[in-house]
Amino acid sequence: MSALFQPFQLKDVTLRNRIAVPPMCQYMAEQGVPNDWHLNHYASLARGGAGLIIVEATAVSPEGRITPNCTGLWNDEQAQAFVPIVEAIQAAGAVPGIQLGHAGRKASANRPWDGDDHIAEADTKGWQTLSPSAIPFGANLSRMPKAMTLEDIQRVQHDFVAAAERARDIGFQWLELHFAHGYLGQSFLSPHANQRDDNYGGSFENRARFLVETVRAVKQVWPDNLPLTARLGVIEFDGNDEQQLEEAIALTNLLKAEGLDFLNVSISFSTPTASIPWGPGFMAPIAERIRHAAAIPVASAWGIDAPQLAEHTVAQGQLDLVMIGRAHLANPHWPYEAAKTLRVEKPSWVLPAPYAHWLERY
Ligand code: FMN
Repeated sequence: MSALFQPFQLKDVTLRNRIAVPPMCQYMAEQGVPNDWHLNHYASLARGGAGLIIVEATAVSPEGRITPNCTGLWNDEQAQAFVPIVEAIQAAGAVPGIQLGHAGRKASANRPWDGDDHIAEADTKGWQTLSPSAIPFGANLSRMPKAMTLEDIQRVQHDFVAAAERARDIGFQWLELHFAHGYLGQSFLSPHANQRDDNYGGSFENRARFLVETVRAVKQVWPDNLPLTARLGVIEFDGNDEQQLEEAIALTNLLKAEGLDFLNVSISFSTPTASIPWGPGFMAPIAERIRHAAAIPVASAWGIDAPQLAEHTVAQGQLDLVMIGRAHLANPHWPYEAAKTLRVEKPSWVLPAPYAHWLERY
């Protein structure tokens, strides 16, 4: 019996299998408002059979967008535009999740296919970026961010809470806070970005403070019966890996004490000089370590395209959920291919009846 196709329950949410679509920005919104592109994209992914669909990094404030075309959840127009997307995901039998984030010093960028670099400072399409300290990321993202004041910190935390309330009110059932990939949450944790000398910088406790407070604040408004989760970059691959992993485990324990239910284990991406050992499923053993050391259910992504590898990560207890990203862009019906490969009984029925019936019949 396939481990990948066993249901997974967390709080009052039951996923039909262990396959999740990780957040993947589409860079197709205007003014943060999702549109038909997003509706078709997410409906198609949900019909493909995954148990959980996490909607792309959605900004809690205008300056928190990565690009001018990122989705947002800072106003009611955006919230209403997400309603049919939530309904379509649910109608297809998947659980609708959303990732809320703030891009910090990596904000104000051109779309990946339009350069993937910071918008030129003279261009009015761009905006002032925020970060714990006035230190640019570097490389293609060299715009100097503004060091956040205490008022900025409180405002952004308030923005996370307001966006979480909107996500709750329109029916998202799984909330993921984006504390990974060099964006604002990750930047507070990382000495690459955080050189503050107040309560939010320096020691591990201080660098963790923004993340701990944000989870605490969001927990006040997020329903107790629904999963409150985060995506955390646990390792930079910059030579200080062991210290980062130990801090990630300590932080996960702190966040658990605040009500975090689940961790999506990822890469930190706080410095352009990292040396990342890309390879199939290379993050799974790292996620397994966090899973055991912090006693928390975990997911991870990164190159787990092969069904047998996905099965292995769950069967061996490395991951509770497997995030299948780009393979879903290549084939939104990836779970059907996995079900066939793993010899699941009646594999076509991971798809909706109008597809499944015919695939089974002939
Ligand atoms: N990761 C996030 O945490 N939030 C995002 O919004 C996000 N956007 C992405 C957009 C695209 C088009 C891609 C390809 C990746 C994105 N990622 C994002 C990273 C993915 O969630 C995932 O970790 C990555 O694609 C590796 O998994 P894979 O090898 O299965 O594709």
